[in-house]
Amino acid sequence: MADSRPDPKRRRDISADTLTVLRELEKKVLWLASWTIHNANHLRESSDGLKVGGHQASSASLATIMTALYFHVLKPEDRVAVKPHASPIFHAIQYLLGRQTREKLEAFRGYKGAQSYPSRTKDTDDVDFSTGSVGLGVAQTLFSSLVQDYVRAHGWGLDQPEGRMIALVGDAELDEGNIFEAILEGWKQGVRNCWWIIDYNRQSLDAVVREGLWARYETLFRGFGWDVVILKYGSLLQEAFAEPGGERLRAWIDHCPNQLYSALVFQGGAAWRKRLRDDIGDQGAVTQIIEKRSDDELARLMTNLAGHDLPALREVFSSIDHDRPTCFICYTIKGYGLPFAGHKDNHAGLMTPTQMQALQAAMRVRPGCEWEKFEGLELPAENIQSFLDHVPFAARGRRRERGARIDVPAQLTVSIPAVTSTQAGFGALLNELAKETSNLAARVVTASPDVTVSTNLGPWVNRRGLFARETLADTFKSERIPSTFAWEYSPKGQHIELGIAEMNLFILLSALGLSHAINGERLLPIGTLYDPFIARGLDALNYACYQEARFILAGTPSGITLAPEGGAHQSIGTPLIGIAQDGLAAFEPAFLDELSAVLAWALAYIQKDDEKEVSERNWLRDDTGGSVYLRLSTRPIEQPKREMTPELRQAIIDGAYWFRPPGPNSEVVIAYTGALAPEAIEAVGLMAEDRRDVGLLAVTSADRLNADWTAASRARERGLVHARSHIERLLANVPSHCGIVSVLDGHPATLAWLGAVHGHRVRPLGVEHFGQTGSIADLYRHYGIDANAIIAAAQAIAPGRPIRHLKALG
Ligand SMILES: Cc1ncc(C[n+]2csc(CCOP(=O)(O)OP(=O)(O)O)c2C)c(N)n1
Ligand SMILES: [Mg+2]
Repeated sequence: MADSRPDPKRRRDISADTLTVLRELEKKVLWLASWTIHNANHLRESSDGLKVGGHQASSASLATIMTALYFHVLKPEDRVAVKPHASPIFHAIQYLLGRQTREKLEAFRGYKGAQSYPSRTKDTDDVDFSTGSVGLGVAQTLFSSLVQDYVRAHGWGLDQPEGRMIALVGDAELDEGNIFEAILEGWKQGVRNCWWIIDYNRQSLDAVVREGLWARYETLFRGFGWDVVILKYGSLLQEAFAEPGGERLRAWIDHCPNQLYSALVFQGGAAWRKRLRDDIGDQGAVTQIIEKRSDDELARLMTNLAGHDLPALREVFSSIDHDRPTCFICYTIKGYGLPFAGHKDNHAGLMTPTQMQALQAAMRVRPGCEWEKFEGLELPAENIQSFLDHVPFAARGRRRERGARIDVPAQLTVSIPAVTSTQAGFGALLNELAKETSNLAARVVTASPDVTVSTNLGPWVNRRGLFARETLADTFKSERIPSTFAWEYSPKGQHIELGIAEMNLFILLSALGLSHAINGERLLPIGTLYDPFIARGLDALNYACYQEARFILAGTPSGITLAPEGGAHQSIGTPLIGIAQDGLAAFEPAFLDELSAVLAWALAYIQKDDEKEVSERNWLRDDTGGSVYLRLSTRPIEQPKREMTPELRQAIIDGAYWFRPPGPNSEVVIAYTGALAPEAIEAVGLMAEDRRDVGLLAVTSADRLNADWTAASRARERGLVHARSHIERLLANVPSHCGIVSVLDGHPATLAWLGAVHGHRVRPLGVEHFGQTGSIADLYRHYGIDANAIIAAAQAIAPGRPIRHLKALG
C-alpha cells in the first residue's frame, strides 16, 4: 500500500441526517445481498444439493460505494455497468427502492429469479448494461458516452440532461485487454461523462494481486487524458494520522504488502495489535494510537479504507463538477463486514449457517424477518422510507426509453450491373441511401475498425462524413490533392472511424444499438469488418446480442473467395457462428437483388419491439426482432435478370428459394450459398444431359432456414400438427431417392443438416482448412468446391450413368 491523494481539507459537510440514513442503508444492503446468496444456496442444497458460487465477498466489496452512488450521487440519466459479482448488491438496492420483488430475490440464480450477473434482458429491475464477461461492461460505458455525444451532436435528445456513464470495475477486471483498447479509442474520440470506479480490493478470483498496481493504473489513465482520483484512507484513519505519532502509522500502512494487509484483515484486532506492536509499537507517540483502542476498535481503524467510508465517497463523488473522464481508484476489502474479509480464498466463499446467524444477530434481524426492509435499523421506518422516496436516482421510475421507429421502405434503390459482388453492391446500396434526405438515411450510423475503405463504406462516408465532436477538414482536399475519399470530420458526420480493434467495433455497435433504450433516440448502426475477424470480437458480439443491442454487421470479404487477399484472411467458421449466435439473423446472399431485399428487411427487423419474449411460435424473432449479420464477398458474379416479386422477396428473407425447381424425376439437387452460385449453376448445366431435372436451391440464410425448421419440429411435438417450416415446404416434392449436394465457401456442416429435414442423402461440400493462397479457381479446385467437385459429389450420391463432363473436366 502506498501514498494517497484526496485532500481532507476539501471535505465538505455532509448533513448528519443524510449520513445516518446512508449508514443504515449500507448495512441493509450488505445484509440483503448476503442473505439473498445464502438463502438461494440454502434452498438449492435442500432440493438438488448443488451449491452455486458464493460471491458474498465480491459483493460486499462494493456495498458502500454502491450505497453512496445509488442512494445519493446518481441521477436518473446516469447509467451504470455493475461488476458482475456485485449483482446481489444491485438487486438489494433496487429492492429497497421498491423496484425489485422479494420473489425474484428469493429465486436468486434460480429459474426466472434475479440473475447472478446483472442482465438487461433477464432481470426486471432496470439493469442498464449486462455484465458477466469481465471487461465488456466497463468498455461499454465508454462507448455509451460516445454514443450520447453522437446523438446530441445530431440535435436529438437535447431536452434530456446529459448522463454519466459509470462502470463499477473489479480490479482484476483491468487485466482484460479490451479495456485498454477502449481507453485508447476513447482518447481519440474525446470521451467525456465517463466514470470508472475501480473496486481496488487487491484480490482477483484466485489470489491477491501484485503490489503497486494502482500506480500503473494512475499513469496509464493520466496518459490518456483521464482524471485520476485515489481514494485510499477513510475518515477514521485520516483522523488517526493527524494524532501524535500518526505519521508512523501512515508510513507503516503505506508500506504494508497487500498479502500481509489482507491476512491481518482476516485475522482481526488481536493480530493487528501484535503486528503493529512488533513493527512500530516502540516508536514514541504511535504506541498510544495502538494501545488506546480495543481490539475491535483497532480492527475497525485499520480496515477503514476510503471505499468503505461513506463520507469520503460521498464527498469525492459529489465534488466532480466537470465532464472529463475520471477514474476513481477506491481501496476496498473483499468481503468487508463479513467473516472471510481479506481471505485470499474468499471469492466463491459462502458463509456457514453459523456465520450467517452471527451476522443476522449483529444486524438485529429477527428470524423470519430477513426480507423486511427496515428490520433491525435504528432509525424509524418512516424516516428511511421517506428518504428512499426522495432518492434522486429513482425519481423518474424505470429508465428504459423507447426511441420512435424509423420508417423503412419495402425496397431500397439500387441499379444492378450485369456483373457485381455483394460487397460492391452493399457499397452501392449505402451510396444510394446517402443521397437521400430521408429520416432513414439520417438515422443510419456506420462504423468500421480501420477497414472503411476496404469494406466499401467509402462512397457512404464521402457523402455523409465522419463523426467527431470537433470539425476537422481533409487537408488533402483543401490542398487539392486528388483522392477518391473525402475524409472530413464534423459533429454532423455519420461514420465513426475506429482503430483496428474489432472488440471496440462490437462494443460500439452494442452501445449504438441500445441508443433507443438509453437515449430515447433510435440509431440504425451498420458495422463492417473483415469476416475472419469476427472471431476477434466474438465475445463482445455475443454480449451485444445478449443485451438486445440492435445493429447490422457486414463481414466482408469472407471465405477463401477473397483468394488474392491471402490465406490468412480466409474465414471458415463464420456461417456456423451465424447459425449458432442467439439474437443474430445471418444471411449470405449471392446476388445484389437478394442483398437489397435483405438490407431493407434488416433495417426494419433491427427496430422490432425489444420488450417481448421470444416464444416458440415466433422463433424466427420476426415480431421480436434482433440484429443481422451479412456475410459478403468481393467476387464479382453475373447477376440474374429477374423481377423481384413479393414471393421471391419473402423466400429470400425466409432463407431459400428454388433457382431451378427439381422435376418429379429428379435424382439430385444442388443447394448452394453465396459466392459459389456460378459453380453451382455451371455444375447443374453440365450435368443436365446425364441427370434428369436437377434442382438448384439458392440458400440465402442457412440460419433462418434452420431455426424455422427446429421451431416447426418442436411445435409439432407440442401438438401444433400443421406447423411447417419453409425448408420443409421447399423440399416436400423432392423425391425421396434424390440426393442433395450442398456447397458453400464455409464449413460444410452449415448445410449438412438439410438431409435431416425429409431424410434425403446429403453430400455436404465446403471448406475445412484455410491458409492456401491462389486464384479463386485454384482454391475452389484445391478445396473441392468447384463445379467439377460438385459434379463428382452428385455422381457419388446419385449413381447412374457416368456424368460426361466430370471426365472432361477431371
Ligand atoms: C471474461 C471472463 N473471464 C473469467 C471470468 C471468471 N471470473 C469472474 S470474477 C473473476 C475475478 C474477478 O476479480 P475482480 O475483478 O478483482 O473482482 P472481485 O472478485 O475482487 O470483486 C473471474 C476471473 C469472467 N467472469 N469473465
Ligand atoms: Mg478484486
